[in-house]
Amino acid sequence: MLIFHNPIHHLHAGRQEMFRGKLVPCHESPARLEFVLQALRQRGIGELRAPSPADMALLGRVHSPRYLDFLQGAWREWIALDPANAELDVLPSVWPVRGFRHDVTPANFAARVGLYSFDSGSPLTAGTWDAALAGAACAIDAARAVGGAGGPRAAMALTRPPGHHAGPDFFGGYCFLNNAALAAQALREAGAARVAVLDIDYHHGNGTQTIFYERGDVLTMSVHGDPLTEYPFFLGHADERGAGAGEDCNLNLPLAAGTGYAGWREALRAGMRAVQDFRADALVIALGVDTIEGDPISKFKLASADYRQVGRDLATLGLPAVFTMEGGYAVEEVGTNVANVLEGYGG
Ligand code: OKP
Ligand code: ZN
Repeated sequence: MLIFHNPIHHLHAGRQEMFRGKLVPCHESPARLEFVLQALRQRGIGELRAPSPADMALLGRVHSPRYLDFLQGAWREWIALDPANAELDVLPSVWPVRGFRHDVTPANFAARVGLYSFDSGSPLTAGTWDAALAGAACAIDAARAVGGAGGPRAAMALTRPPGHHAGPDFFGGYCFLNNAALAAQALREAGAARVAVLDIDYHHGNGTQTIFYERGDVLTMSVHGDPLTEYPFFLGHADERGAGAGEDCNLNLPLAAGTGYAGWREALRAGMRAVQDFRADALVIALGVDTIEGDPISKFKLASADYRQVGRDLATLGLPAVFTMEGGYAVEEVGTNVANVLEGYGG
């Protein structure tokens, strides 16, 4: 399997995230990816590749141009507010909720951060744009490597920051550019008529859902902690089925916090049946391994050994597939569990 890894992921390293009134150390750290690289090297899994420059035109077909401009210039504007800001990460503090106008773009940068984000847990740093852009390039390259159709080839975008919470024009949930959506779009443009995104991170992939909600050519499926109690709360419920041309092309399978592998696997298999009914030509797997028991911010109870079976199950779809790296915060186990999935999938 070709593994496009992000050689500059470490340029994105948030210092603190806001959690219940306190600034706390970031869970989404460079060490997460280093543990995966180490596990893959140790076991001889995959061939590592660096990405080529990102296709900006393709990025513009997933994210809005004004959002991309905002992200690219954000750090410069943050410093312009006050040079002392160089020592601090960007975190939003005001959002246009119900009743506010969405058709004005404030000149004040501190306000614009709120226009383009949905939480205060996703610090934007000096290197965020460069790191996220190189990660997006990994996703696009992985998709182009497996192509639109013709056999069960697979590739991975091994990158951080993750992507599945990032929407057409917003960041949040540690995500800035939606790598899974970019891979799906690249697969479409490489000739796959229908693409399915299977999101198996603990958290609902709200960004991916929003990007494709009204499209009939991309099925989005997510198995996740029930948003009545779990982040991101305001999306990911079972009655969200898609709209317009995308009606019945979105499937949410929320599970109670505390669910173990048996219940989780049943949901995954239901999701896989939907992928077959959709007659997908290619697959994107948004691979979060925060479903492990003991993950510091998640509440499912998978064991490390279960991830091999996850890989085996996914491989039975027999489709060209792109894996993207999403969550997983029990750092040492992140490497083991990602390597187990890829091993189970077939190397
Ligand atoms: C990103 B991904 C923890 C609060 C939770 C947001 C979680 C984002 C998860 N202090 N903050 O889906 O793994
Ligand atoms: Zn997650």
